Amino acid sequence: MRQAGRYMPEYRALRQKYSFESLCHNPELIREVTLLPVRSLSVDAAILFADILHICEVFNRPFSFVEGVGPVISEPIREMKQPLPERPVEECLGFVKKGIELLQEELSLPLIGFSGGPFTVASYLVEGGSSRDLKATKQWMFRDPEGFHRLLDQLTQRTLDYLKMQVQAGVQAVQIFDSWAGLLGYAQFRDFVLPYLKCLVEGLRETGIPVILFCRGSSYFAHELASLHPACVGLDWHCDLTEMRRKIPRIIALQGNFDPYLLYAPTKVIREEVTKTLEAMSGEEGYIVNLGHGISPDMSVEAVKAFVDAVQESRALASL
Ligand code: 1CP
Repeated sequence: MRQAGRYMPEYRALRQKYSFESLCHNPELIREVTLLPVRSLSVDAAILFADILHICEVFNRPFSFVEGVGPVISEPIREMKQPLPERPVEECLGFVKKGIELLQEELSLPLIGFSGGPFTVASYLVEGGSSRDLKATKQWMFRDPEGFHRLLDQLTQRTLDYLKMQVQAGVQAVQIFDSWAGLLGYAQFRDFVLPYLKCLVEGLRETGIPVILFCRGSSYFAHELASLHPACVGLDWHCDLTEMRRKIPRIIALQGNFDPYLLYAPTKVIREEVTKTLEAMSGEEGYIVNLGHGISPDMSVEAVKAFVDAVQESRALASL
């Protein structure tokens, strides 16, 4: 979860030279930033350096990243009577494809591609950027569900094209981040999130690629996500992993679910927490250690290293 990013001095140095947009649009720099954590941490996989909001470019709504504010989309969408004008995904997002291809030449670890979930991307398009409560999104959703479904449907189709392009270019798994879906009520989650994630999971089935589904709120929506039969469900930190393991069929792997703020703790505490969780999950094959959400920019590289090293050491001990 945000394996690359501002907590790394090498990333901050690159950001002195390039804007976030120019970093993301340059295939050589995509390769470089993706490789930064791989070079300095003993991780088992690399996550592509990109953003869930690139897909907005297909609808001629590119985002800019404003320091201290976050991603901004200058022309928010508040209603939709007919399909949005769009351009082919490969034509707009070929830089991501090229970045993945360049990585194939250098990377010996599996590469995880990703997209946003349609609801989460829609929320940025409607709000014009980050929002704590998704007020404008929910206002539209309740006022004009048909129009909002049209937006979700179009986003889903293009997201499927985008993920298939990543698979073709060489990623070995994809994660779908429906980060803000957890802000919805249960009925709305069922109406405005699940059918679109289902469409993505089923649309990707023919590629054979493992799909990881994640949302904030997955502690209570996990069984709904599992009902779509992805390869893996990513969990936030509000649930007990072993209890989830009992509830979710073992054919579906679980990923997570450390509180990211553990990375503010002293190294000793980080190690203890990792060991406790790995002991609790010992013998479980389908478990991917991860945070329950992203690393924050002010977390230390030493803390992230301690976390990853503790996992590798516990694993080495377990295999003795
Ligand atoms: O290694 C990696 O994890 C980097 C790749 C990556 C991923 C997987 C980035 C780079 N962004 C994302 C996904 C992403 N982007 C999500 C889903 C995951 C999550 O919930 O965190 C979301 C919601 C976004 C949107 C976005 N882009 C945000 C979040 C804003 C908010 O509303 O809270 C931010 C901060 C960005 C910019 C961004 N994307 C990535 C990085 C390294 C940055 C920071 C840019 C910078 O300051 O240099």
